Amino acid sequence: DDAKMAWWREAKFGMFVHWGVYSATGGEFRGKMPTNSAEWMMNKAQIPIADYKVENVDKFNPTQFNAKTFVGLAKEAGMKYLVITAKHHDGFAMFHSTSSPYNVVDATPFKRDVMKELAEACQEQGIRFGFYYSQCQDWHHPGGMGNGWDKTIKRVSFDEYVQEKAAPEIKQLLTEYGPIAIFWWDTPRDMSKEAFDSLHSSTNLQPGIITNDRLGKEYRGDHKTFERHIPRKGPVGADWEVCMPISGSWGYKKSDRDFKSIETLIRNLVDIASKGGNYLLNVSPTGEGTLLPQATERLKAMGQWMKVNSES
Ligand code: FUL
Repeated sequence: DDAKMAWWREAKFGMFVHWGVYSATGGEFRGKMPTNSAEWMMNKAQIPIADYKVENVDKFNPTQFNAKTFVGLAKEAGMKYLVITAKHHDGFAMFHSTSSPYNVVDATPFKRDVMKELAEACQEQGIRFGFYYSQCQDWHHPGGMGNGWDKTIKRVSFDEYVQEKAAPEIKQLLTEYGPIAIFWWDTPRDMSKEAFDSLHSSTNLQPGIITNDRLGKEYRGDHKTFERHIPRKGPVGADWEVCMPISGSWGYKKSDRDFKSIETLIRNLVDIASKGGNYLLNVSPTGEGTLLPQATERLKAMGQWMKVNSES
Protein backbone atom coordinates (compact mmCIF):
# COMPACT_ATOMS: atom_id res chain seq x y z
CA ASP A 1 0.00 0.00 0.00
CA ASP A 2 1.99 2.90 -1.36
CA ALA A 3 -0.05 5.68 0.22
CA LYS A 4 0.26 4.39 3.74
CA MET A 5 3.97 3.52 3.33
CA ALA A 6 4.92 6.92 1.95
CA TRP A 7 6.00 8.55 5.23
CA TRP A 8 7.82 5.40 6.36
CA ARG A 9 9.82 5.12 3.13
CA GLU A 10 10.74 8.74 3.43
CA ALA A 11 11.68 8.40 7.10
CA LYS A 12 14.74 6.13 6.70
CA PHE A 13 15.76 6.36 10.32
CA GLY A 14 13.91 5.43 13.49
CA MET A 15 14.61 4.79 17.16
CA PHE A 16 14.01 1.39 18.68
CA VAL A 17 13.83 1.25 22.47
CA HIS A 18 14.13 -1.82 24.67
CA TRP A 19 13.13 -0.83 28.15
CA GLY A 20 11.69 -2.99 30.87
CA VAL A 21 12.15 -4.17 34.42
CA TYR A 22 15.25 -6.11 33.30
CA SER A 23 16.82 -2.65 32.89
CA ALA A 24 16.64 -2.11 36.65
CA THR A 25 19.62 -4.41 37.17
CA GLY A 26 21.24 -3.88 33.79
CA GLY A 27 20.86 -7.53 32.88
CA GLU A 28 22.44 -8.66 36.13
CA PHE A 29 20.83 -11.21 38.42
CA ARG A 30 22.23 -11.50 41.94
CA GLY A 31 25.67 -10.40 40.86
CA LYS A 32 25.80 -12.55 37.71
CA MET A 33 25.40 -11.54 34.08
CA PRO A 34 23.62 -14.52 32.55
CA THR A 35 23.16 -13.21 29.03
CA ASN A 36 24.50 -11.13 26.17
CA SER A 37 21.19 -9.38 25.71
CA ALA A 38 19.77 -8.13 28.99
CA GLU A 39 16.07 -8.53 28.17
CA TRP A 40 16.62 -12.33 28.02
CA MET A 41 18.02 -12.59 31.54
CA MET A 42 14.91 -14.07 33.16
CA ASN A 43 15.02 -16.91 30.63
CA LYS A 44 18.79 -17.42 30.53
CA ALA A 45 19.14 -17.51 34.31
CA GLN A 46 15.85 -19.44 34.66
CA ILE A 47 14.61 -16.94 37.19
CA PRO A 48 11.35 -17.91 38.90
CA ILE A 49 8.57 -15.33 38.59
CA ALA A 50 8.66 -14.68 42.35
CA ASP A 51 12.39 -13.85 42.31
CA TYR A 52 12.10 -11.68 39.22
CA LYS A 53 9.51 -9.69 41.09
CA VAL A 54 11.78 -9.06 44.07
CA GLU A 55 14.96 -8.42 42.07
CA ASN A 56 13.54 -6.47 39.15
CA VAL A 57 9.88 -5.46 39.29
CA ASP A 58 10.10 -4.09 42.84
CA LYS A 59 13.28 -2.20 41.96
CA PHE A 60 12.10 -0.53 38.80
CA ASN A 61 12.08 3.15 39.67
CA PRO A 62 13.51 5.25 36.79
CA THR A 63 13.14 8.63 38.46
CA GLN A 64 15.37 10.40 35.91
CA PHE A 65 13.08 9.55 33.02
CA ASN A 66 11.79 12.48 31.03
CA ALA A 67 9.77 11.65 27.92
CA LYS A 68 10.21 15.09 26.36
CA THR A 69 13.99 14.99 26.66
CA PHE A 70 14.06 11.44 25.43
CA VAL A 71 11.99 12.13 22.33
CA GLY A 72 13.93 15.35 21.80
CA LEU A 73 17.10 13.32 21.49
CA ALA A 74 15.55 11.04 18.84
CA LYS A 75 14.58 14.14 16.96
CA GLU A 76 18.01 15.66 17.28
CA ALA A 77 19.47 12.42 15.90
CA GLY A 78 17.35 12.86 12.76
CA MET A 79 15.04 9.99 13.58
CA LYS A 80 11.46 10.20 12.35
CA TYR A 81 9.79 7.46 14.36
CA LEU A 82 10.11 5.61 17.62
CA VAL A 83 9.17 2.02 18.44
CA ILE A 84 9.25 0.89 22.05
CA THR A 85 8.75 -2.36 23.95
CA ALA A 86 5.25 -2.14 25.42
CA LYS A 87 5.70 -5.73 26.58
CA HIS A 88 8.73 -7.90 25.99
CA HIS A 89 9.06 -11.68 26.47
CA ASP A 90 9.15 -11.35 30.27
CA GLY A 91 5.45 -10.46 30.06
CA PHE A 92 5.76 -7.20 31.95
CA ALA A 93 3.60 -4.39 30.59
CA MET A 94 5.34 -1.02 30.46
CA PHE A 95 1.91 0.67 30.28
CA HIS A 96 -1.10 0.76 32.57
CA SER A 97 -2.63 -2.51 31.43
CA THR A 98 -6.26 -2.97 32.34
CA SER A 99 -6.10 -6.72 31.78
CA SER A 100 -3.11 -7.61 33.95
CA PRO A 101 -1.81 -6.00 37.14
CA TYR A 102 1.69 -7.03 36.03
CA ASN A 103 2.42 -3.56 34.74
CA VAL A 104 4.52 -0.49 35.41
CA VAL A 105 1.75 1.48 37.12
CA ASP A 106 0.33 -1.21 39.40
CA ALA A 107 3.42 -3.28 40.16
CA THR A 108 6.43 -0.94 40.40
CA PRO A 109 7.30 1.85 42.85
CA PHE A 110 7.47 4.19 39.84
CA LYS A 111 3.72 4.01 39.09
CA ARG A 112 3.91 6.11 35.92
CA ASP A 113 2.53 5.06 32.56
CA VAL A 114 5.72 5.69 30.61
CA MET A 115 4.10 4.64 27.32
CA LYS A 116 1.49 7.34 27.70
CA GLU A 117 4.17 9.92 28.45
CA LEU A 118 6.14 8.88 25.38
CA ALA A 119 3.06 8.79 23.15
CA GLU A 120 2.27 12.36 24.13
CA ALA A 121 5.83 13.60 23.75
CA CYS A 122 6.07 12.02 20.30
CA GLN A 123 2.85 13.63 19.22
CA GLU A 124 4.00 17.03 20.46
CA GLN A 125 7.34 16.78 18.72
CA GLY A 126 6.14 15.27 15.43
CA ILE A 127 7.73 11.85 15.85
CA ARG A 128 5.63 8.88 14.73
CA PHE A 129 5.06 6.46 17.56
CA GLY A 130 4.86 2.67 17.57
CA PHE A 131 4.73 -0.30 19.89
CA TYR A 132 6.75 -3.48 20.05
CA TYR A 133 4.67 -6.28 21.62
CA SER A 134 5.79 -9.85 22.27
CA GLN A 135 2.60 -11.66 21.29
CA CYS A 136 3.65 -15.30 21.74
CA GLN A 137 6.36 -15.44 24.34
CA ASP A 138 5.17 -14.35 27.75
CA TRP A 139 7.16 -15.79 30.63
CA HIS A 140 4.71 -14.55 33.25
CA HIS A 141 1.23 -15.60 32.15
CA PRO A 142 0.62 -19.34 32.76
CA GLY A 143 -0.54 -19.77 29.15
CA GLY A 144 2.18 -17.71 27.48
CA MET A 145 4.97 -19.38 25.53
CA GLY A 146 8.54 -19.76 26.64
CA ASN A 147 8.66 -20.29 30.38
CA GLY A 148 9.51 -23.92 30.93
CA TRP A 149 11.55 -23.42 34.08
CA ASP A 150 9.16 -22.06 36.70
CA LYS A 151 7.53 -25.21 38.03
CA THR A 152 5.28 -23.25 40.39
CA ILE A 153 3.14 -22.17 37.43
CA LYS A 154 -0.03 -24.12 36.89
CA ARG A 155 -0.19 -24.06 33.10
CA VAL A 156 -3.29 -22.99 31.18
CA SER A 157 -3.83 -23.03 27.42
CA PHE A 158 -2.22 -20.57 25.06
CA ASP A 159 -5.67 -19.51 23.88
CA GLU A 160 -6.50 -18.52 27.43
CA TYR A 161 -3.42 -16.31 27.49
CA VAL A 162 -4.47 -14.69 24.22
CA GLN A 163 -8.01 -14.06 25.41
CA GLU A 164 -7.09 -12.83 28.87
CA LYS A 165 -3.96 -10.88 28.18
CA ALA A 166 -2.50 -10.48 24.70
CA ALA A 167 -5.67 -9.60 22.79
CA PRO A 168 -7.02 -7.08 25.34
CA GLU A 169 -3.62 -5.49 25.92
CA ILE A 170 -3.05 -5.05 22.21
CA LYS A 171 -6.50 -3.59 21.84
CA GLN A 172 -5.82 -1.19 24.69
CA LEU A 173 -2.52 -0.09 23.16
CA LEU A 174 -4.30 0.60 19.90
CA THR A 175 -7.14 2.59 21.39
CA GLU A 176 -5.88 4.51 24.43
CA TYR A 177 -2.52 5.88 23.32
CA GLY A 178 -3.43 8.25 20.50
CA PRO A 179 -2.23 7.70 16.95
CA ILE A 180 -0.10 4.56 16.66
CA ALA A 181 1.96 4.46 13.49
CA ILE A 182 3.63 1.06 13.87
CA PHE A 183 2.93 -2.25 15.51
CA TRP A 184 6.03 -4.40 15.79
CA TRP A 185 5.40 -8.11 16.47
CA ASP A 186 8.17 -10.41 17.63
CA THR A 187 9.25 -14.06 17.76
CA PRO A 188 6.38 -15.62 15.79
CA ARG A 189 5.20 -19.09 16.78
CA ASP A 190 2.29 -21.19 15.66
CA MET A 191 -1.04 -20.16 17.11
CA SER A 192 -4.61 -21.13 16.41
CA LYS A 193 -6.39 -19.36 13.59
CA GLU A 194 -8.64 -17.68 16.17
CA ALA A 195 -5.62 -16.34 18.01
CA PHE A 196 -4.04 -14.98 14.84
CA ASP A 197 -7.30 -13.43 13.74
CA SER A 198 -7.95 -11.69 17.02
CA LEU A 199 -4.47 -10.19 17.18
CA HIS A 200 -4.23 -9.35 13.53
CA SER A 201 -7.68 -7.75 13.29
CA SER A 202 -6.85 -5.38 16.16
CA THR A 203 -4.42 -3.49 13.99
CA ASN A 204 -7.42 -2.26 11.97
CA LEU A 205 -8.21 -0.07 14.96
CA GLN A 206 -5.53 2.34 13.74
CA PRO A 207 -6.00 3.35 10.13
CA GLY A 208 -2.73 3.41 8.23
CA ILE A 209 -0.80 1.46 10.83
CA ILE A 210 2.33 -0.29 9.59
CA THR A 211 3.26 -3.77 10.84
CA ASN A 212 6.36 -5.92 10.45
CA ASP A 213 6.53 -9.54 9.35
CA ARG A 214 6.80 -11.26 12.73
CA LEU A 215 3.18 -11.99 13.68
CA GLY A 216 3.24 -15.46 12.12
CA LYS A 217 4.32 -17.33 9.00
CA GLU A 218 1.21 -16.50 7.01
CA TYR A 219 1.29 -12.82 7.86
CA ARG A 220 3.77 -10.86 5.82
CA GLY A 221 2.89 -7.50 7.31
CA ASP A 222 3.99 -4.33 5.55
CA HIS A 223 7.72 -4.66 5.81
CA LYS A 224 10.42 -7.23 6.27
CA THR A 225 12.56 -7.17 9.39
CA PHE A 226 16.28 -7.85 9.31
CA GLU A 227 17.84 -8.29 12.71
CA ARG A 228 21.36 -7.10 13.48
CA HIS A 229 22.63 -7.45 9.90
CA ILE A 230 22.41 -5.49 6.67
CA PRO A 231 21.50 -7.52 3.58
CA ARG A 232 23.93 -7.33 0.65
CA LYS A 233 21.03 -6.28 -1.54
CA GLY A 234 17.65 -5.02 -0.45
CA PRO A 235 14.82 -7.47 -1.17
CA VAL A 236 13.19 -6.65 -4.51
CA GLY A 237 9.73 -5.14 -4.42
CA ALA A 238 9.43 -5.17 -0.64
CA ASP A 239 9.75 -2.60 2.10
CA TRP A 240 12.33 -3.55 4.69
CA GLU A 241 14.02 -2.41 7.85
CA VAL A 242 17.18 -3.33 9.69
CA CYS A 243 16.92 -3.28 13.45
CA MET A 244 20.19 -3.18 15.34
CA PRO A 245 21.32 -2.30 18.83
CA ILE A 246 23.66 0.68 19.14
CA SER A 247 25.74 -1.50 21.49
CA GLY A 248 25.80 -5.27 22.02
CA SER A 249 22.56 -5.73 23.95
CA TRP A 250 19.00 -4.67 23.17
CA GLY A 251 18.10 -4.02 26.79
CA TYR A 252 20.42 -2.00 29.03
CA LYS A 253 23.36 -4.12 30.05
CA LYS A 254 25.79 -2.94 32.67
CA SER A 255 29.33 -2.59 31.39
CA ASP A 256 28.31 -2.99 27.76
CA ARG A 257 31.51 -2.34 25.88
CA ASP A 258 30.23 -3.06 22.40
CA PHE A 259 29.09 0.39 21.34
CA LYS A 260 29.45 0.76 17.58
CA SER A 261 31.59 3.67 16.49
CA ILE A 262 29.99 6.83 15.15
CA GLU A 263 31.59 6.08 11.81
CA THR A 264 30.08 2.59 11.68
CA LEU A 265 26.65 3.91 12.59
CA ILE A 266 26.69 6.58 9.89
CA ARG A 267 27.98 4.08 7.33
CA ASN A 268 25.21 1.66 8.29
CA LEU A 269 22.58 4.33 7.85
CA VAL A 270 23.93 5.31 4.44
CA ASP A 271 24.33 1.69 3.37
CA ILE A 272 20.76 0.80 4.34
CA ALA A 273 19.16 3.98 3.00
CA SER A 274 21.01 3.67 -0.31
CA LYS A 275 19.63 0.14 -0.72
CA GLY A 276 16.09 1.36 -0.02
CA GLY A 277 15.65 0.25 3.58
CA ASN A 278 15.10 1.87 6.96
CA TYR A 279 17.45 1.81 9.93
CA LEU A 280 15.78 1.16 13.27
CA LEU A 281 18.56 1.84 15.72
CA ASN A 282 18.03 0.56 19.22
CA VAL A 283 18.91 2.32 22.45
CA SER A 284 18.63 1.02 25.99
CA PRO A 285 17.44 3.28 28.80
CA THR A 286 18.90 2.36 32.18
CA GLY A 287 17.10 1.68 35.41
CA GLU A 288 17.28 5.43 36.04
CA GLY A 289 15.45 6.09 32.80
CA THR A 290 18.27 7.79 30.93
CA LEU A 291 20.69 6.75 28.21
CA LEU A 292 24.37 6.20 28.79
CA PRO A 293 26.57 9.06 27.54
CA GLN A 294 28.02 6.71 24.89
CA ALA A 295 24.55 6.45 23.32
CA THR A 296 23.65 10.13 23.63
CA GLU A 297 26.94 11.17 22.11
CA ARG A 298 26.47 8.86 19.12
CA LEU A 299 22.91 9.96 18.44
CA LYS A 300 23.90 13.61 18.53
CA ALA A 301 26.82 12.99 16.20
CA MET A 302 24.57 11.24 13.69
CA GLY A 303 22.12 14.13 13.78
CA GLN A 304 24.96 16.57 13.31
CA TRP A 305 26.31 14.63 10.36
CA MET A 306 22.89 14.59 8.71
CA LYS A 307 22.40 18.27 9.28
CA VAL A 308 25.72 19.20 7.76
CA ASN A 309 25.17 16.92 4.78
CA SER A 310 21.68 18.06 3.99
CA GLU A 311 22.51 21.74 3.77
CA SER A 312 23.45 22.79 0.28
C1 FUL B 1 14.40 -10.71 19.12
C2 FUL B 1 14.08 -10.73 20.60
O1 FUL B 1 14.12 -12.03 21.13
C3 FUL B 1 15.12 -9.83 21.19
O2 FUL B 1 15.08 -9.82 22.57
C4 FUL B 1 14.91 -8.43 20.62
O3 FUL B 1 13.68 -7.93 21.05
C5 FUL B 1 14.95 -8.46 19.09
C6 FUL B 1 14.63 -7.15 18.43
O4 FUL B 1 14.06 -9.44 18.62
O5 FUL B 1 13.92 -11.69 18.39
